[in-house]
Amino acid sequence: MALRHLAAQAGLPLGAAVAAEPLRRDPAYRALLAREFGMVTCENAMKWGPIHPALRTWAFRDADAIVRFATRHAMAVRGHTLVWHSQQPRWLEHGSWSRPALTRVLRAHIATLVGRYRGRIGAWDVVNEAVNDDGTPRPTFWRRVLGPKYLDLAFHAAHRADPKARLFYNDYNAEALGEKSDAILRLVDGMRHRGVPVHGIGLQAHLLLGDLPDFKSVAANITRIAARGLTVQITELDIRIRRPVTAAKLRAQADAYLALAETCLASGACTAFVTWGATDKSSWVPGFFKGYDDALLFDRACRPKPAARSLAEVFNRQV
Ligand code: 9MR
Repeated sequence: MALRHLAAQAGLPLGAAVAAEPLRRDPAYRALLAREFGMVTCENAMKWGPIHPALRTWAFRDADAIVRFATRHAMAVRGHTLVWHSQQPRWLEHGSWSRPALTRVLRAHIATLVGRYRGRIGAWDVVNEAVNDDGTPRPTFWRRVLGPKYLDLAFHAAHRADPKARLFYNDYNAEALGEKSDAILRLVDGMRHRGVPVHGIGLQAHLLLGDLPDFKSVAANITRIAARGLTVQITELDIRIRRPVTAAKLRAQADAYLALAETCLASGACTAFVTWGATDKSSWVPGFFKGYDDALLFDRACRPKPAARSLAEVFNRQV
């Protein structure tokens, strides 16, 4: 049975980040996605730069194509992302903004984008990567102009645009207990205390073989998030390998995928398990980390790697 069905039966929907280009021109990529994954995230298509290239210009083509593909294949969709410091269009980042003017632009952006896909996107990464690794607030464009309240503002706007969507704070290096996950919890606790509609924490999980988090600590972190009534989603999972890639390293990678899936399943608090890409051909890893590769579940020819088989095993064990 395909992974998406095993994952669904185990109660942990499996997803992948999707790029618009290969979706358009690569039938093998389309077939793999539809067969093996029950959820998609737009890898780039819903970010400010690609989708809102000028103040009065929207470019929905890629995002629409991905959402249409998902609907056609009964896949859930995660929206990514409404407030981030990266991939911002020039007009936004280099504009000279007063606080009220930028507030209006942010509210309108969120109302338009979340509103367009209302009812079709079940979960949104509302704010992405607002915390530094040492737990201090990241000094982003948004924080500089709007002050720390920009997070509240974004969550309120997203909730107004789609009251049924689950709203996430999403970040990396925050899977295990530590300074950063502590700071994120304080941030989210503060928002909930103020009545801000935030429903979950996205743990990106861009992991590195050889320097993996302690999965007991990840379990403890997920437990403390869940104890607050919040949902956890694994949102951008990949486990990169330093070249040369060997059979032993691929087996160790498979064990790590398995350990994270087991941790999620045992917690009962995870509602998605999304990998950042479907095959090693379309992964951001080799372009970004020189000398690293092979981070995903399927190889360049769309064949399942040991990690895909170990996930099938752990999902099977649940049912
Ligand atoms: O995978 C994305 C890559 O194609 C883009 O060039 C990059 C731009 O910064 O963003 C990548 O996705 C990121 C995601 O949106 C947020 N978390 C980190 C991801 C990897 O950088």
